[in-house]
Amino acid sequence: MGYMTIDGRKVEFTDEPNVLSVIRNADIDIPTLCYHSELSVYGACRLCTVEDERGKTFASCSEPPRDGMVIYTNTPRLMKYRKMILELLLAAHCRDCTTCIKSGECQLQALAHRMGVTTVRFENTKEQYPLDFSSPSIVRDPNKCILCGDCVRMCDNVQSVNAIDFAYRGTKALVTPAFNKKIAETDCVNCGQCRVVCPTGAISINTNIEVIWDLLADKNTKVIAQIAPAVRVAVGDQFGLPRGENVMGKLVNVLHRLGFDEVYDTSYGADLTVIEESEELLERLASGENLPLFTSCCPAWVKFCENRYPDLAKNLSTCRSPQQMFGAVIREYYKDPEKNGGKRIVSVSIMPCTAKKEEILRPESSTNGKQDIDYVLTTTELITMIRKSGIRFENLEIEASDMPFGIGSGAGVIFGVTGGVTEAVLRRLREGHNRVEMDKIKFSGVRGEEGLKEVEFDYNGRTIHAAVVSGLGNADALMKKIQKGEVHYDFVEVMACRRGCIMGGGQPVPAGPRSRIARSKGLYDTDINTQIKKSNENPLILSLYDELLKGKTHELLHRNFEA
Ligand code: HC1
Ligand code: SF4
Repeated sequence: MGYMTIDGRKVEFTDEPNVLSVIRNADIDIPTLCYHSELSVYGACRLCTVEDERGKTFASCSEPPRDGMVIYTNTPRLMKYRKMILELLLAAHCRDCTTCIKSGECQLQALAHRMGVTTVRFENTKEQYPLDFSSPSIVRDPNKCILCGDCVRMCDNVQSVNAIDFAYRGTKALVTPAFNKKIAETDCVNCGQCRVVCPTGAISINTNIEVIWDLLADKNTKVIAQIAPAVRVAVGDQFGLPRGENVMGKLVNVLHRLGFDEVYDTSYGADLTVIEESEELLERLASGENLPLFTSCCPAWVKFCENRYPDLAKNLSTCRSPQQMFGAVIREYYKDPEKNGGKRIVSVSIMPCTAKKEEILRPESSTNGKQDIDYVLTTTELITMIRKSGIRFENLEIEASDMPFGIGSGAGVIFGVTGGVTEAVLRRLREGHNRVEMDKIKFSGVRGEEGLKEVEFDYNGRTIHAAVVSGLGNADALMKKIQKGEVHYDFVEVMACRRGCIMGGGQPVPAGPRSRIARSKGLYDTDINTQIKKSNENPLILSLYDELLKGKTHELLHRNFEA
């Protein structure tokens, strides 16, 4: 603990990693473009520069706090300095702000406004580059890159993918895949985490909004939607509702109003996954083959495993993800002319995830040659559509999801937060379903934000060892240990995005730690309020096995991973 003087006021600090954090904790919102508390410090933008009592300036993000420090954050010199930095950044920036996808949410735009930059005195002499639309998940626009390096550090330090890096020097400096390849030609796993930290429109979501508007207007098309667990807790605060509030009922209503014919809940698909994956785990435990069983519901993780650890890809579950299981069931159900009413069926999933846009295109995401899901809209795209429609989302009545797939269990809902899949599988495998049994599972170590959690549980006298991982960097570290035989597990859950799908690459960028905590609380609270806690007790799932899935379980619910 120590004290420093900030703008003439004595301020206490404890374990803040840098002066910037002390300043922000003192309620001074000092600007930054390249600082993220969860990424390594880069110190590139220099906007957080402060001045000491001798007039020495330094970047506060890379300076440790020291007792007795005296600093100034807003001297005329610093203000001039910040304005000049922004002007220079804008000079080298494609300034089509009014038509930019990031308009209104761009941090460069916001800071320029806040710092009173009304003219840019310099000409943009930078070479203009073509946009990279090669990925189904993200779009790269190098002309809007400000070289803050946030995406590079996210992709490298946090995700261990390393698909993008700095190239060239001086005014030619660029963030790009190696050898100027297209992003789709790299090991990029489509997680979209680079887009989450990008302060400008240099990396954005590859959007399907326009085609969806056309389909919704087409009288000969029946558009079916499914909504992923994590979406429901990331929309409300965009419309002035409390952050993390479950707005599933309003989402169903708004989708109906936008023209979707039927609206279902992906938690139903998650229930199917729990049943199939639990079965698979028991089979592998009996045979002793291909253990640990790796979950396969996160497509960015599946791609990462296939790219980096092809020898372990056989351990991936053969189960399709909840999105894909449900997609195959929807496709099968609407084959019946009575159900499709003679119309073309288009299946759209609303997902928190950019990698889901790639998952639907994989060969094993088709049944009998027909793609199961036609389009994925991320949460962010749906919010854009709602805003465009003018519907006052915050005032909407709630509506229930449509039948016959309208019930999802609490176990299915918590899939959206790290540890949720494991908790759901534990609920399925353990006999009891009273509160005591649910609490035993809840406090087994499966919950929490840590990147790696270990859980042990008893199944018929046998101890099952499970690991729960979120963030590909954490998965990478664990895979190395598994490969070397240093650790042994029976079941490993991996979600590519830290903390799970609530922090997916297609979600609105959370305003801070409170937003993400509210999102996970929102899902756990939903589970508390759900009568059916276990996937295998969902009555709609049980009847599905007796009817539509009879003799078709493997065809519709599983895929084959090539090792
Ligand atoms: Fe997820 Fe899943 S939990 S992967 O995060 O298994 O995207 O929400 O929909 O498919 O259910 C995402 C979330 C989601 C699938 C489920
Ligand atoms: Fe890296 Fe993920 Fe961005 Fe691809 S989408 S470049 S893997 S952070």
